[in-house]
This record gives sequence, C-alpha cells and structure tokens, in this order.
Amino acid sequence: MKIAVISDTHLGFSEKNARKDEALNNALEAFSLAIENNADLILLPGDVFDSKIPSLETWSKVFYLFNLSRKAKKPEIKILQEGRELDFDGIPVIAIHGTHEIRTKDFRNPLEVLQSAGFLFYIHANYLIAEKDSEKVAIHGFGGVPEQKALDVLKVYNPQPLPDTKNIFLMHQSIKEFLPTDDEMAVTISMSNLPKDFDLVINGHLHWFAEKLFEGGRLLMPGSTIVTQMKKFESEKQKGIVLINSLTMLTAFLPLSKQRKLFYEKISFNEAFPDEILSKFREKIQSFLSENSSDLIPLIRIRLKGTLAKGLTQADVDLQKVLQEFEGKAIFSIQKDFSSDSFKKKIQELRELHKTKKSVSALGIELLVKNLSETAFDSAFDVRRFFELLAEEDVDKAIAFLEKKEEK
Ligand SMILES: [Mn+2]
Repeated sequence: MKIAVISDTHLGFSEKNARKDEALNNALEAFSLAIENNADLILLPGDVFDSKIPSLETWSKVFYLFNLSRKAKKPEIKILQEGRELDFDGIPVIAIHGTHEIRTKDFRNPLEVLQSAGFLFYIHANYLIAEKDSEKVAIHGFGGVPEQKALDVLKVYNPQPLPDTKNIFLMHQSIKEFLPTDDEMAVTISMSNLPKDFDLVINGHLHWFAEKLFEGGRLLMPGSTIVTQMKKFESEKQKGIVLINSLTMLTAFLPLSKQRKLFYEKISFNEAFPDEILSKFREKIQSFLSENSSDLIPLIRIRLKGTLAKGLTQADVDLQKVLQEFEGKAIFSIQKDFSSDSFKKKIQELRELHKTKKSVSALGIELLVKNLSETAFDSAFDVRRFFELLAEEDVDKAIAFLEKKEEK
C-alpha cells in the first residue's frame, strides 16, 4: 500500500498576520499531493494544529481541508482495531497529537474532536492495523509528551512490533542527536532509545526533513509543511510530504510547489562602527532577495553579533532605516547580539521566551515546574494537570486532586 506522511501542518499558525493563510495553503497542497499520488492511507505525526484550543476561524478551514481526504475515492483498504473493522469515508487518516496539542486527561485535544467528527483516527499509546490486498501494516502511535518526561513515558509504554505484519511507529519528540543542548531536561530521548525492530520510526516535531539509520531500525523525519521558528536547518531543506511504499518501505519526498523560502545568516563583527554594520546588513538582504525564486516574499533571519568599536552600545546600531527600505519585500527576524556579558544572560532569556512563542499558560506551567523543582514538592504531583484544571476554572476538581481524594 501507499502511505503518505504529512507532518506539523500547524493549522492556525500566525492567524493574525501576513502569513495567516500559509499553514492552510501548504496543508491543502500536501493533502492534494497525497490524493493525486493515490495514497491508501495518510499519517499525521502531530502538530496538525498550532494550538491546543484552535479558534473557530481555524476550525472552519480545518473542516474544509479534511473534506479533501474524506471526499476522495475510497481505496480498497480496511482499518482494524483489535480485530474489529472501523468505519470511514474516503482516504483514512491516522494521527497522533503533537506537543502543541497536549491536553491533560480531563480535556479533549483537537484531534479527538476531528475523530468525533469522523475525519480521522486518533491514537496514543496504541495501534491500528491497515490491511490491503492481504498486506498488513500496524500503525503504532505515541503522541507528544513534555520533553522532560518523554524517555520515562516511552519506557513505560514499551511498544513492541507485531509479528507477520509491517510495523510503523509514529512519535513526536525532540531527539538529542538532532538538537544538541546542554540542558538535560530539554531533550531526553536519543537515537538509542528509539523503539527497535519496527520497519520504520516516523518522528514529527523537528521541522526539517531527515532520514537516518540507527541500531535496530530506520528513522524518518518528514519535516513540517511550514516554517514556524525559522531554524537554520529549515533554510537548507524544502517542505513537502513523504510517500512510503509499504512493501519495500522505500520513501520518496515530494516538495510543495508553492513554498516560502527561508534565508538564514549569521554575520560577525569585530570592533565595528554602525556604518559598516548597516552596509553589510543591507547587502545581505539584497543578495537574499535576488536569490528568492518563490512567488511568496521570503523569510529572512539575520543574526548580527560580535563587538562594537569602543564607547558604542547596541542602541547605536539602528537597523530601522534599513528595514524600512525593504518593507513589504520580506518578513524579517533580526537579532542584534552586541551586548556586554552582564546583559547577555537576561537578553538571551527574553529572546528564548520570544522565540518559542509559548502561550501564557505554557509559560506558567514551566515556571511552576521550575520553581517547584527547587522545593520539597519537586515532582510530588502532576503539575500540568493541576494547572490545566485551574486554567479551566475547575477549582473543586483541582482541590480534590491536591488532596488526593480523587482516584488515580
Ligand atoms: Mn511542530
């Protein structure tokens, strides 16, 4: 059978600015590519939505999108759960939730809503079997969990491939080898922790395409269909979908025809004056604009760093005039990093906050987890669940939960 993988569509991303239609347009093309290429099954490895509680504007687009697969010609395929055949229209879609869609067990995530509406099958820590022409493929799913708990949860789940069946494992986490960091809690899963003896492990979350062998298996990262955080790796790879031939497990990458380009550059200076910086900055933007081959205006991310001539501060380097010259010609993300050491840490923290664009509640949980870790409470209770109960104003349940009156 032919299996299409479409990852990290981030529907609802930037819905209030110039990029508001990009996530949907890219997802529409991704679904169309899957349908035109006669996919028998579509897999979504998480972050289908950009937010765990999408707006009604996003929902209305999402229903339009999922009608593409639902109204497509139904392939000769069966989807089975514990031996029982499941009902669906069109091309079946199997999804896991990503880190953007995590909700605690009291609340439904948006993929469960799509499942209730009959648009897809949602799995988490279980599997479904796809069957076509006497060929069976088991799709195992492990939805995104907070990174610091990911390895522990994966060990408890301990997924096993089924015999006499092809086995695909869907997951949505960071992997150490792809995101080197000094923060041990930021990434807990390494390649060596990936489940073994599956025909293919598919990971969402990391937004650039990659394929890699590891001891006991093969990893596929389809990458996202849209640039969200402007990472350097994303400027080097195209966005698209992956088609898998389940007989051979060979994969093919199909790029989206319309995609916004991302240009990324770090420019270093040594005891520089503002004029020199501004002229290099302007030159770089001009050269990126001339390289752009897409109909869409590009994303340009430039990091200016190094040292300034004596007596100058970061405030003396005013980039506004140059940026105004190029207004409407690109979407910019510019970092000035000429700060002295004493300011560096604080600025870095603010920048990280800004970059991750986390919701207020996600930041709240992180702060709470961080502060608790420095007290005797540490991990005495499930902070995320408690916070979410409070955020939804389910105070009685939150108190019961703290008093442990509630059954676990
Ligand atoms: Mn993502």
